[in-house]
Order: sequence, then C-alpha cells, then structure tokens
Amino acid sequence: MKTDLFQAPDYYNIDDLLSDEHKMVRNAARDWVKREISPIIEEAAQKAEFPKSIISGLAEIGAFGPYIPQEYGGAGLDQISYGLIMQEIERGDSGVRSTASVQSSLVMYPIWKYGTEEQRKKFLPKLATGEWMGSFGLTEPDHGSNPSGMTTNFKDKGDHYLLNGAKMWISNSPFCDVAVVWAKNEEGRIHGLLVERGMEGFTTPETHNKWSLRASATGELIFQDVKVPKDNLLPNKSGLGAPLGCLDSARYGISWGAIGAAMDCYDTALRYAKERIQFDKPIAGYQLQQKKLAEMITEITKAQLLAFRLGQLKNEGKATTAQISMAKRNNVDMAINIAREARQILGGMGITGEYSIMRHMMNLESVITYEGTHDIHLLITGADITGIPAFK
Ligand code: TGC
Ligand code: FAD
Repeated sequence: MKTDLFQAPDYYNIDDLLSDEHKMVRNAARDWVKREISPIIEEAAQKAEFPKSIISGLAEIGAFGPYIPQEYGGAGLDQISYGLIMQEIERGDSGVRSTASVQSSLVMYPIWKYGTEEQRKKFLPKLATGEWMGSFGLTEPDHGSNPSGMTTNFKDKGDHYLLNGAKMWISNSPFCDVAVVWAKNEEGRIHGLLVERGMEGFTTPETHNKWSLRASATGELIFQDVKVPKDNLLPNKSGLGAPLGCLDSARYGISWGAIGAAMDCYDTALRYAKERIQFDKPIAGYQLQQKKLAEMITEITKAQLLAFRLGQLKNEGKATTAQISMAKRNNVDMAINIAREARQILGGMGITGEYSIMRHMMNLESVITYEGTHDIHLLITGADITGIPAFK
C-alpha cells in the first residue's frame, strides 16, 4: 500500500489566521483523508466506482452539512471550517469532494433554507449522517449554462404534482435517496421539488465512460409522470434565484477544494523533483523546474488568501455571487494549471496511477466545467463590473 507523504504548503503562515476550531476541524479532515481516502482512491478511480464505504467517515468529519445548525444534525461550523473541510477532501480527490458538496450545499442547504420545518426534520438529520444521500438536478440535456430554459415541468393535479422531464450530468444520482429537482410549474416559474427514490416513474441511470471524476457516480434523473406529494415542494423560494443561491454555497466550497488538489500536486512534484536525479543532480536544482515550482507555490498562496478573505465575507453574510464566481474561476484554473505543470515535472511517472497528479488533472476538467463553466464565471465578473450582462 502507498504511503501518503503529503505535507501541506503554507507559505504565508495562513495557519496563524485560523482559530483553534478551524485547525481542529481541518486536521481531523486531513488525517481522515490520509487514513481512509489515500489508500483506496486510485483503485476506485481506475475501476470508476464511487467508494460507498467512505460515506460514514465523511459524515463523521462533518462533511455533510458543516454549516447546517446542529439541531438538524449539521456540524454548526462557520464558513471557513466548511472551506477547510472541502480543501482537505479535494486534496484526496475532487470526486469525493463533489459528493460532499452536493450533499451539503445542493441538497441540505435548499431544504434548510427553502423547506418547511417538517421537511427539515424529515430529511436533514438523515442526510447529515449519510443514511440518506442526495442529488441536485438543475442541468438538462439542452440547458446547461442556461438553466432558465429548462423544460422539466410539473402540473398541479389537486392532491399531488405530476412531474415530467429529464436532468443529466447529476452527481450522486445513481445512488441518491432523494433528489432536489428544479422544474417549472404551469406558469413557467421554477420551483424545487424533493423527489424520493421509489416514486413510480423516477429512474436514475448512470453515465459511464467518464475520463474525469471517475470515483464519483454521475447519472441522469428521469421523470415520467412522477406523482410528487404536495408536501415535497420547497415553498420558501422560487425562481432561478433559488437554485443559484445553492450554487453560491457550493461554488464557494469548490474555491477551497481546488486549493487542496493544487496542494497535493505541488507537494508531490516538489518531493519528486528533489529526489529525481538526472545529469547527476536532482532535477529540483535546474532553473526550469524551479520556475515551475516557484510559480506553483505563488499561485497556491494567492488562492489561499482569496479563499480565506471570501470565507470572512461569507461569515459576515457579505459575500456576493460575483465575488464567489471570481474565487471559483481563479482557484480551479490555478489548480488545473498546477496539475499540468506538476505532471511534467514527474516526466513519464506523471501519467501513472503511482502518483495522484494525473487523476487530479482529469478531475479538474469537470470542476472547471460544473457549477458554472470557466467562461460563465468570467461573464459573471464582466456583468458585475460593467453592469452589462453579456450572456445573451
Ligand atoms: P439572471 O437573469 O442573471 O438571474 C435570474 C434571477 O436569479 C437571480 N440571481 C440570483 N439569486 C440568488 N443567488 C444568485 N447567485 C443569483 N444569481 C442570479 C437574479 O437576480 C434574477 O432574479 P429576478 O428576480 O430578477 O428574476 O439569469 P440568466 O438566465 O441570465 O443566467 C445567468 C447565469 C448564466 C449566470 C446563470 O444562469 C448561471 O450561473 N449559469 C451556470 C449554470 C450552473 O452553474 N449550473 C450548475 C449546475 S449544478 C452543478 O454543476 C453541480 S456539480 C456538483 C458537484 O459534483 O460538485
Ligand atoms: P454548455 O452550457 O453547453 O457550454 C458549452 C460551452 O459553451 C462552454 O465552454 C461554455 O462556457 C460556453 N458557453 C455557454 N454559454 C455561453 C455564453 N453565453 N457565452 C460564452 N460562452 C458560453 N449539473 C447539475 O445540475 N447537478 C449536478 O450534480 C451536476 N454534476 C455534474 C458532474 C459532472 C462530472 C459534470 C461534468 C457536470 C455536472 N453538472 C451537474 C452539469 C454542469 O453544471 C454543466 O455541465 C455545466 O453547467 C455546463 O453546461 P453544459 O455542459 O451543458 O455546457
């Protein structure tokens, strides 16, 4: 079994900015990833299987609903703790972080924020322990970046709603117990519905042959005349702003998560460069390799500061959608560039499963696309600074 030698880079002593609770939460997640993820993740990714055995461990480190109040089974932590947990999990694998992001920010968050007290009590405690797993259905075959065009719809049938349509590219769909599904009512207004496994006409086929996020299960959500009880509508927010509000929370988590993937690539490349001898000296002694490593640690440090400040703003309830977009876009781009450079430092070894870098690199191709593509986040920043949306 491979030994996980990871040492977290902290070039600007960002640890000094963290509280004791932040460090405790972060260290628990870090230790768990070393113990439970590093030994199994390469095989899971090679086999393209989500390792379900890790669900209870994710719940124990507080990865399911870190900031959801304890009365609903959440960990009641602040936003920086949430970010640190995502960072550590993604240091292990972006696919595992995806599972945690979806469960926390895309399933528990809307039930907590937009649901009734009965819905909170019924779903949140079981989602917090991982007894139930959730998925989030916004994207459709013909509506990805433009979710407002969705065609999934429901009709009021008196004592229930009748749901029809299809969602695709849905993380956790193949094994989810409940799906938060965004669909239009007869007036064309978007609402969230809680669709539970076992409802007749609801199926969740898995999407195969991915070269990215192989340790995360992705699939479709298909609704053919599904009778959804009226109690399963999230009543407290409607319109596109409802799903976009969830995305704010998940994108924030990704801005931290991507730092974890980048840290792992940098740490691996630095260690390798110091050990690998070519032309009679370690390749770390050559300026070309030092340039790569020096630029990596510079970019990681900038991303850490961006995420930390955003976390402070989130804690104060002041973080804007556009600020979150900037951090998601910058930090994922930073991570994918570092993964590519780090892979080169490892030469041929970089393409093997002996090292985590190629897996991170392939995973990040999804991360740079989901939760709003790299281009869409740039357009969100552009619209924010100019006041002129350029989406259409
Ligand atoms: P637009 O006209 O800008 O906005 C429509 C309405 O929504 C309001 N709004 C928000 N409300 C709350 N929070 C936000 N972040 C909001 N952003 C916008 C807005 O004020 C407006 O309200 P109202 O009352 O005026 O109607 O909408 P648009 O149709 O022009 O689209 C804008 C755009 C392109 C930025 C947006 O639709 C977008 O973000 N597209 C990207 C789609 C996306 O991110 N999909 C993600 C799917 S989920 C996923 O990928 C999970 S991966 C999970 C994992 O494995 O980790
Ligand atoms: P498109 O929207 O078709 O975009 C294609 C290209 O066109 C992109 O480069 C985009 O930037 C560009 N483009 C689009 N519009 C514009 C514009 N106005 N101006 C300039 N360029 C533009 N969705 C969910 O709802 N739930 C999930 O759990 C989920 N999990 C996912 C897991 C994985 C592994 C993946 C890959 C995706 C997942 N998604 C999920 C879907 C994801 O959010 C979408 O893939 C993403 O929003 C982009 O949509 P699209 O793939 O349809 O691309």
